[in-house]
Amino acid sequence: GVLVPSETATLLRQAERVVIFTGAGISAESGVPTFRDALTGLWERFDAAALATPEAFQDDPALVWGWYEWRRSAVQRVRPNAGHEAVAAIEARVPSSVVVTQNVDDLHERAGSPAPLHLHGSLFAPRCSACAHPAPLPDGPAEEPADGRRVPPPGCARCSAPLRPGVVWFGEALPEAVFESAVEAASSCDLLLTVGTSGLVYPAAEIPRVAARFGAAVIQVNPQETPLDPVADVNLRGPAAQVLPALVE
Ligand code: BJW
Ligand code: ZN
Repeated sequence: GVLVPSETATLLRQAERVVIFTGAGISAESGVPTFRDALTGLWERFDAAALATPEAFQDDPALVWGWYEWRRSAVQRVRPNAGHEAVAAIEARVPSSVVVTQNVDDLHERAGSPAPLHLHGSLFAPRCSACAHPAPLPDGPAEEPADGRRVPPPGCARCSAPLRPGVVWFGEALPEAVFESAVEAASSCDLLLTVGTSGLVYPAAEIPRVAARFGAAVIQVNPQETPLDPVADVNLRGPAAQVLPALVE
């Protein structure tokens, strides 16, 4: 097993309001690629500016829609890991805990977290590219090629414009109510766990900083150093699927 200093486990056991802030690293051991990891990260193989911006979607909707359909089909083929399960176990034990995730996958939900706050949206909640009306997922094959182009369906029930992925691209605002709830939770918690995020993308990366500023203890779980190291009181340097279960034991 992984050695977790007992004072750290005690911090968690005594906390009454916990925020668990997660990034792509928590899903890495399920087989979902992160964005910025060397060799395995999505941005090693794909150009972020050509895929994850509103301009990219305007220029080439089929390229962008196809890429997100591939990402969605890849997530549908994998399962939550022991890290997601440990997060759900903390929530079950600490009634006023809040999961704040930057992830667009649904692995927290599938591990039993009832209502994670999705700061960057979801692969499973497309909306209208013109009027933002939410739309049901179109039927599609369970497998998509990584470089597959796919014309977005004209699926809007209100205005029949093409759908777009329900995610937050660079330069776009985060869903306001969701971000406000996350800031509120961070400013009133006594412990924040930050797990598997590079802490580079703003405003999401403010969440652990807000918690620290308001006096919460911050525990970070990440195999690598991040800019959040100095924000954290404890840095547990290891993979989430090993460290988190050891922490909740
Ligand atoms: C493990 C592990 C294991 C590995 N266990 N850990 C300068 C230039 C241009 C823009 C900006 C700029 N400065 C600021 C900006 C703004 C920009 C930004 O922050 N850019 C920075 C990158 C510089 N932010 C925005 O544009 C945001 N919007 C905004 O600011 O709006 C302003 C506005 C206001 C009002 C009106 C209009 C506008 C929006 C940001 C949206 C981010 N979107 C993405 C894509 C989502 C859709 C998709 O999935 O395709 O969100 S980008 C990508 O990064 C994704 C992630 O949620 C996000 C964070 O990544 P994350 O989760 O941290 O992953 P990685 O890969 O970075 O890190 C993984 C970590 O896991 C690593 O540390 C590993 O070590 C670790 N790990 N294995 C535990 N087993
Ligand atoms: Zn519409």
